[in-house]
Amino acid sequence: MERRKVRIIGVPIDLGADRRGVDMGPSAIRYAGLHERLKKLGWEVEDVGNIDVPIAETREIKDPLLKYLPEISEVNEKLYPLVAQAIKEGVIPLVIGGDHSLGIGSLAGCAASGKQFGVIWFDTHGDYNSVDTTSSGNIHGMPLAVANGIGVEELVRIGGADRKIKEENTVIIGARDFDDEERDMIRQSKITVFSMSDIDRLGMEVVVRQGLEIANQGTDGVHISFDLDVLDPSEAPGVGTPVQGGITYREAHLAMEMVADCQCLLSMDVVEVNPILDVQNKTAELAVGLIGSAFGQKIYP
Ligand code: B3U
Ligand code: MN
Ligand code: MN
Repeated sequence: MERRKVRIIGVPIDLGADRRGVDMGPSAIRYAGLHERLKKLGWEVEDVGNIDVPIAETREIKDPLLKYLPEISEVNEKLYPLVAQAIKEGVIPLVIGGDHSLGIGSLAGCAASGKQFGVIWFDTHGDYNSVDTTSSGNIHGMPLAVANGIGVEELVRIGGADRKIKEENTVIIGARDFDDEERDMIRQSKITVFSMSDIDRLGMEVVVRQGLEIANQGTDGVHISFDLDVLDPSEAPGVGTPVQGGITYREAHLAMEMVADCQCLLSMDVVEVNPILDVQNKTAELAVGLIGSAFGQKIYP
């Protein structure tokens, strides 16, 4: 890998989801040995700590279709410049969450860095809802749409008014749970989706190879947004919204090893680890293992 420095940014946010507890994700991931893992792989590790996130009990939901909108936009306004700054310095920002609403700030930060980038979104969900399509009102179901300029002004404008992603360079891998209108919206876009059935048919190796090709086409690198709920709940029980039929431990590691091999990683999020639902920090340890693979760890180098 070219770059040897990684900057950890914790975002202890659970305002984007109904299930509480993902606010403890950053601690759980650090306790699971994140620093040690990265250092052992030869990375210089810097940890800027956690962004200040309001506590749900101190706030009120003003709009049930956009729960905690002011708070979530405030957090992402703080996150995006940190991500942009790291990338500009040639450092890889590793954003640990927290629910996936932080993806709004991450992608805004990638865009504000001035780099051309592709996106691979590992997720059970499309995260492509808007106020017009959501049935939950949870903003963690919206970040990819927001980054594509779809959604309310308060979110879309974070980090600049333009679209943050290029649809042609955006790939979702592992999807198996879309809302109907959300699916239609994604279909109308140029985003590439590799669903679980594509993974069944083609195999993870082919899916990730094609995904990386799409994300790298004409770009300077790739942002990986990894929602732990893409894994099967038997492997990752500690997530807010477990959905049966996810990717296996081996498939997840293969995908991350291929990310390391492509030497194209510009920035990464690891989100939705929920210690309350976890079993002895298994999911956080898995997250650290997968980060290890994405940053160059090999079984038999
Ligand atoms: N699409 C649903 C469910 C969901 C999205 N992201 C997660 N769950 N983790 C929604 O609420 O928008
Ligand atoms: Mn997600
Ligand atoms: Mn998800």
